[in-house]
Formats: sequence, C-alpha cells, structure tokens
Amino acid sequence: MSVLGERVAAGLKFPTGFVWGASTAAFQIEGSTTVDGRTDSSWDAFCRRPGAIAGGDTGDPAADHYRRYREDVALMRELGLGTYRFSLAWSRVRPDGGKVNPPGLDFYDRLVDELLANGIRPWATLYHFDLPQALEADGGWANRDTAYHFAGFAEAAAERLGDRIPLWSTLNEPWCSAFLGYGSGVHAPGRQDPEAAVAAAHHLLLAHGLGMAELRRHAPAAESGITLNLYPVQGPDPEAVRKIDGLMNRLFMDPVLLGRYPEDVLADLAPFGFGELVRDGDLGLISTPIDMLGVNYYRGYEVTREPVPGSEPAGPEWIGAGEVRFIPDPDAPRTDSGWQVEPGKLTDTLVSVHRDYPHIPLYVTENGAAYPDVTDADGQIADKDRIAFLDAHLRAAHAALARGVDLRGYFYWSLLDNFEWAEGYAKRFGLVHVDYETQRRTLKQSADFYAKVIAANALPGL
Ligand code: IFM
Repeated sequence: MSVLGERVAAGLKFPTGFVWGASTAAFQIEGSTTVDGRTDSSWDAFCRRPGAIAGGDTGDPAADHYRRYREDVALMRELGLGTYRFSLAWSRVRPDGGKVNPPGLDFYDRLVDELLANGIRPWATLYHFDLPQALEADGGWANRDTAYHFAGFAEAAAERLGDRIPLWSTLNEPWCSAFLGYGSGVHAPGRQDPEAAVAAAHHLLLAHGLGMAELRRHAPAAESGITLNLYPVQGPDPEAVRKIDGLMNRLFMDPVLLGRYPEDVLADLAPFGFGELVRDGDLGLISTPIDMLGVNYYRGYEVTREPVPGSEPAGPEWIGAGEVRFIPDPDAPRTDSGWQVEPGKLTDTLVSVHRDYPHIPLYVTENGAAYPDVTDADGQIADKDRIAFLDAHLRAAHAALARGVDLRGYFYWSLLDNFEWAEGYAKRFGLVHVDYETQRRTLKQSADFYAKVIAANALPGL
C-alpha cells in the first residue's frame, strides 16, 4: 500500500489538499442562447426536432446562469467549493466555428474573475457536447476538419483565459458525443450512422490532441487533460466484457495514455472503416502527455451474451455489441434516470484505471444522481436519496484512496438542476434546486451535507 494509502486507511479523512468541487456544462445551464453574438449549437438545432427532447424542452432559459452567474458563484462559496468545473460554449466564443467573438469570451472572463474573487478555482472544459451548428452542417465530428476548427477554438479560449484558469479539460465524454450523437442518435445531431460514429470517435480524440497543444502553448502552467465517462465492465462472459470494455473504455484510454488503439477494438470497428481514418502522426498527437484524467462515473456495466429477461442491450447493435445484454440487479436501488446505484463500482473503476494506466493522477470529475425532489411545506428539499448516494460514493472514492489510487479530487454533478439532454428538465441532479418558473435557487439538504464534508475534509460522524 502506498504512503497515501496507509494515511487515509486510518480513518475517513481525505488527504490534505483533496479538491472538492461541483460540475456543470454550458448548454445545460446558461440559457441566453441568442445574445452577444452566440449562434446556434447542434443542441439548439436538435431541440427543435419534434420529439427529440422530453417535454419539448430547449436550452433557453435553462437555469439562466448567463445572467445569474454572480448569484451562482455566491452559492458555490456558501457550499465551500474549492473548484468549479464548467464548460465554454464554442458557439459563443467562435460562433459558426468562424471568427473569435469577443463579447462571448467576455462572459467567461467575467465568470472566471468572479470565481477567483470568491476564492474558487476555475476548471474549464472546452467541449461538452455543443458543436456550432454551422460545423455540424459540414459533417460535424464525422468530418476531420472539425478537429482543426476545435484547435482554433482552444487557442482563442486559452489565449484569453489561460492566465487565470489553472485546470482544463479538452473534452467531456467523447464516447457520448460520438456514439450517442452519431450512432444511436439520442444526442445531437441525432444521426444513426455507424461509420459517422466511429469517425467521430477518432476525430474527437484528434481534437483532444490538437487542443492539448494549444493549452500547452497558452496555459503552460495549467494542469490539462481530458474527461472520460468510464464504466467497470464485469460479468460471467469474457467475450461480452471484452467487447463492451473495449468500446466504452479502452477505445478512448489507450490512444490517449498508451499512444495506440487496442487491437481487438480495431478489429471490431474495421467493418466501419475505422482503420482508414487514422493517419500518420495522429496517435502521436492524441497521446500528448496529459497532467490528469477526469473520470465521470454514474453506473456499472454487468453484461452477458446470454438472454436475460427484461434486460436492455449493453452496446450498439450495429457493431454486434447489441447481442451483449445488461444483467439487471432487481434488488439494486435506482435513480430517477433508471440507473442502478452501485457505489462499489466507483472504487472498481478508479482502482482498475490506476492499475492499467499507473502514472496518471485522477479526479472524479462527475458523479451524481437525479431524484424527483419534492419541496415540503417549509420550502425545504429533503433529498435523502441524494445524500445517501453522495455518502456512499464518497466512501467508495475514499476506498480507492486507501487502495493507493492517486485520486486528487471529487466533483459532484451537478451544482444546479439543469437541462438533462434528451430528458429535458424533468431529471434533477442538482445540489441546488432551480424553480424554472421563477429561477429561484434553493439549497437542497444534500448541499448542506456536501458543505459539511468539504468543511471537515472528511465524511461526517467519523
Ligand atoms: O448531464 C450529464 C452530463 O452532461 C455529462 N455526464 C453525465 C450527466 C448526467 O447524465
């Protein structure tokens, strides 16, 4: 066990300097989608497609954060957040993917200054699902040119903000952008085209590499990396596990951290032209050394190829992964998203990433749960389920530390209730309740719980 492991194993105290934060993303909270030179993103366009979003919801006004950011930073301060992770809207910064739009950048400038004035460190994600629609119209991530446009966006952002932002992620969850956006089509742009989906995966990774170069140039002192949604894939059938683990995890981690695509995944994706996409020099760029890896964890994947009554496919049908099914646990509690609550698998994820890619510091950059929160007669939101979720997952993160994982911090998803993509506003993940009629913010009881953990740097009662 490492020295760190021994120190934390003594009690549920977190290491000194452990980073406590909360995350959001531009499209999910900002609103104000037509002001100060912002143009449409792929999500604005997708929201207009009949039936794409539950309840016909759109990204405006969302949580009106664009106008209420000062109030939101004050809430972060009340919570004691050390770091706030947010994303930049590309279509504010370089509308239509074209020229830099200073008024769009000014918003992030104001936000960053407000955070710093309140003693909160900013962590910027460059890309969290919202591509300028003009680039989408040219093929989006299925078009290699988009990766080079991304480099221009990264350059503009880092040039302007790199002096004040100490933590950067190039991309958030490229798996979702590629496979939900261009494969199953449940995310923008809503395409169902396997070849476009695998092309998007490679071009997103290329964009990450090109973006890293810009961050190194314009924010040399910052810690920079990428955020991936990772899943511990387990089950009785090794072939099922291999396939899903390859597609969900190793397809993204191996090129970034080892400089190569996994052979078995290349073989799985060969019928969709994946091999031909990769040009000389691409993997060198994609494996530009990163300073940390962000891990987003929500649920595990217990899978098999055996028929399981009532289970869903664990992967896209079009690569033969649809034959792999989830093995549901009928006794596991579920969140309002229908996801099983599996805190122990957060430990498994962190331990296996640390084992397979040993030298990379980790952050849990997202972990959280939607529940149907109810405001009681006193105006209180007693979100006991979320408190239990948070407590259990923090214990799981702590268990990973005790097993020697170099885990540097934890970010709850999300600070505010927000636009949960195809689910619209119906799913509430926030520590802070947002009344979308009045935009009134109310701290839920989970926010008080989290504030106490942060203040003590420890789990309560210990
Ligand atoms: O809301 C999303 C977020 O945008 C990306 N990670 C998962 C969250 C919950 O689904």
